[in-house]
Amino acid sequence: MDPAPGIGTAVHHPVPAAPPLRVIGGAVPVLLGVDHLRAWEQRAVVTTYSCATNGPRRMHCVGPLLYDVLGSHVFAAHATRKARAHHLVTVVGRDGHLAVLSWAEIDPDFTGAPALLATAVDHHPLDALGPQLVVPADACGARHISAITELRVTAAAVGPG
Ligand SMILES: Nc1nc2c(c(=O)[nH]1)N[C@H]1C(S)=C(S)[C@@H](COP(=O)(O)O)O[C@H]1N2
Ligand SMILES: [Mo]
Repeated sequence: MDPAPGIGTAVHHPVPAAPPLRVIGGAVPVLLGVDHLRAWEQRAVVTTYSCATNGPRRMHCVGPLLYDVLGSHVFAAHATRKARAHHLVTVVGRDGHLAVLSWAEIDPDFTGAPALLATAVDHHPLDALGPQLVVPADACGARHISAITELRVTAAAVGPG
């Protein structure tokens, strides 16, 4: 019988990277791996929240601001505050869990909340899992979406009630 691959040798098996996250809402969609997210300035935050089922949680997170990753891609430099004010950011996890932020929540001309796309949590890199949304001001965990596969920026719609 052939020996199992790697037995007796120092073969290193790199962990495969998660599929890149799709950013939709700019002129063309872009794909960003966790590695690409490290090209932006990395911020560190400690976030605490309480989960309805699992109780309190505290995480040390590192990654770029969601605003920095989306800002220049989605809006032209001359986009007015009123134009930005009616946009939404939908964040989708691999399991289909999703939540929205309003654009104004993360835009420094409005609330400027330092939401991150974490590339590491508690010093564990997220390359194999995919990035995690961190919303430090949130009291609960429902928007701390892990394994993000899509970020979609859309205009809020009005229509007949
Ligand atoms: N992709 C994905 N992310 C998710 C969830 C989920 O169901 N799917 N649940 C959220 C909720 S409700 C909480 S409390 C936290 C739980 O994180 P933990 O299991 O690391 O404590 O993950 C959040 N992120
Ligand atoms: Mo939760």
